[in-house]
Amino acid sequence: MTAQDAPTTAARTAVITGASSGIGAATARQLAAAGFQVVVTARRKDRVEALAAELTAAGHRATAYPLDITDRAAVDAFAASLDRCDVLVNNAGGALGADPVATGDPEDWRRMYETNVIGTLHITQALLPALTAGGDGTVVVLSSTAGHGTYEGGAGYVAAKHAEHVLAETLRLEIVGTPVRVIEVAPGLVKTEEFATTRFRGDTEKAARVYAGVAEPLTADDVADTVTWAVTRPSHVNIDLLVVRPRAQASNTKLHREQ
Ligand code: 8X3
Repeated sequence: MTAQDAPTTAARTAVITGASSGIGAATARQLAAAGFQVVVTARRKDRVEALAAELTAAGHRATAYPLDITDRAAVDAFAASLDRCDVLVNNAGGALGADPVATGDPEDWRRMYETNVIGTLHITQALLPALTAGGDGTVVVLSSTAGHGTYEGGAGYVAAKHAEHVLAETLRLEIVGTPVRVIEVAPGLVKTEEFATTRFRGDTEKAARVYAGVAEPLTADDVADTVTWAVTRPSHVNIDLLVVRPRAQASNTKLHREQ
């Protein structure tokens, strides 16, 4: 293969975390359709098993591995179970609460740091040897536009996402010269089945307000399409950072809502 060739997906394995729903599940579907053997992981066993079964029935190569990425021993056991890993999509994470700094719950902050940052750190550390040994690896970090600017009520999540951005940027510096690239995809407003509902602890009215009047928020498929595009660029091309927002969103604090 020359450096100009797009990396072949034959016999290449992509691990996707947080693949039980939303962006993770959509990315697994699109990477499988692009020819990758996908390994779908998340805490919810039934969800990842159903997704792997769906993909297998559609003629793709998929396996499920229930995993909590905040559990380092479990992450190490998962890494040891893999024959190879060519792409790691760090998607697991999420937001909890939207309180001001003055009243935010430190436990929410801690949990967001654990899942978004320490979880990503665990699995990236555990799979980096395999990504390097394969000779052509890709680490994707799904951060957020919250990793690049703050907004009122967002500080706990924004802080965790800034840390994820720093993890990606620093890793890229540290491993340059190895055959592994680091891609950060930072989505803005994405309407998924769970993100806002989880943030507001099941309060569907509050969750609906996030998207109220926004004609077309991004979908999980829009983001998965972006990730799949970045991952399937030729091996020597590194999309360092790709910020993707709906047309109606000009910044973290400037969102057009129809009246
Ligand atoms: C989600 C984007 O605006 O809710 O990562 O922080 S936002």
